[in-house]
Amino acid sequence: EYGIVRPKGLTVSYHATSDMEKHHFGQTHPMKPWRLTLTKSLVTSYGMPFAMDNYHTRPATYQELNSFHSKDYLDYLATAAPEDQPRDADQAERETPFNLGGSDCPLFHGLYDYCSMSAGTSLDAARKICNKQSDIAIAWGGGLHHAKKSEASGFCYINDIVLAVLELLRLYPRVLYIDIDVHHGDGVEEAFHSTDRVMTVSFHKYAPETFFPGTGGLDDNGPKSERNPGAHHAINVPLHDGITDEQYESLFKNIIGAVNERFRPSAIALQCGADSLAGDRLGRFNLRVQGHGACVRYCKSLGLPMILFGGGGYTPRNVARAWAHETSIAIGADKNIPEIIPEHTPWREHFIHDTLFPSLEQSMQEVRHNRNTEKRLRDIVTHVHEQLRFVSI
Ligand code: ZLV
Ligand code: CA
Ligand code: ZN
Repeated sequence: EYGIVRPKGLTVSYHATSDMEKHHFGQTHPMKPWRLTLTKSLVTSYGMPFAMDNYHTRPATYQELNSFHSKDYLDYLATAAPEDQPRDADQAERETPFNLGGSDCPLFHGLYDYCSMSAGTSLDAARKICNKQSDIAIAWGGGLHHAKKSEASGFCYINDIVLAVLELLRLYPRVLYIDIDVHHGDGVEEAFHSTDRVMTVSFHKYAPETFFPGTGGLDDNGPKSERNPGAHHAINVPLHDGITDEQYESLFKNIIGAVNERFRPSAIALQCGADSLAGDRLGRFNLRVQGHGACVRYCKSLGLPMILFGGGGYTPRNVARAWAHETSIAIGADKNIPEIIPEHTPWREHFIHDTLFPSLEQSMQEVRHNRNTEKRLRDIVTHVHEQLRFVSI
């Protein structure tokens, strides 16, 4: 209908399962798996599935999860029931192990299924890339970057990104991980801190005392030891409230361009957390859908095999806009699709301001003050370039 056709010489695959979307973290919890329904609804109403290979994913197996997570942790995750959910924070601290059952990572009905489906989408994406059946693989149900080997953290229980990158490392010598979620990608950074085959770059809001998870300062570049090949292979871009499209895009291109030249990755894993958008319930930035998407477009232009993961995103209508727009960039249809959301889109009434690209004023009640000075951004760029001198292949 919108002239959406399969891109020439490029295969894009889309990995999802609607079984993930029906799970609930709880009424007041900001993570709403239903945002995936809204995303799929937009992607479909624009006709994008015609241009991609669409896969209904299977849940990851226990063995697959065990390639990163410990058995102790997985066994608890598999058997913990909502009834084990502590009544209050004190009880949580005393009784539930692995950081499970608190208010960030509650125990809810079907938790293990939800986790294995999220991991399944990312693993399927990685396998399609490895066997060359896909050039860009999309897994919006993944991107849960805070989970640790034996610990849940920040709404994340299973680190599907680590599992997928491990899969890529079977074939590709070097993988570049990029994270544009408003939070620091601490779980992925930590998982690969001792290898020089993975470079991690996270852009995030940084305020150690007040903003989760509190790590990811400019000087945090991986454990510094002469014997650690992974030293200097973590790059952090700590930002303040209110960063704009122009600043973010220029920072992103400068840093990722330099990393690409120096590290020469053979594949890219890009976490597209949509909580960095203006008007997000938890986020603090002033990015528009266009600015967020520009990062995806730039990564695509590098011409490497790539996985796009989801991640955070707490204003569901904006999450759906961003991920639908980014799906259109992957298939090269972003210039073809109309800005006005199609009349026949299911749940269309949720998209107040019926455009794919709301203005800052439309996204939030009051536009957030930009606390990022040009001087500070220049200092960040300088630091990153100095860091990169330690990286050689
Ligand atoms: O987007 O939480 O600040 C990837 C991702 O990066 C905290 N958690 C923890 C540390 C002590 N606190 C407070 C616990 C709060 C528990 C409930 C909320 C409930 C309602 C509204 C907001 C929150 C909340 N929780 C906001 N920020 C937090 C963070 C975790 C953020 C995870 C981001 C995950 C998916
Ligand atoms: Ca980030
Ligand atoms: Zn986040």
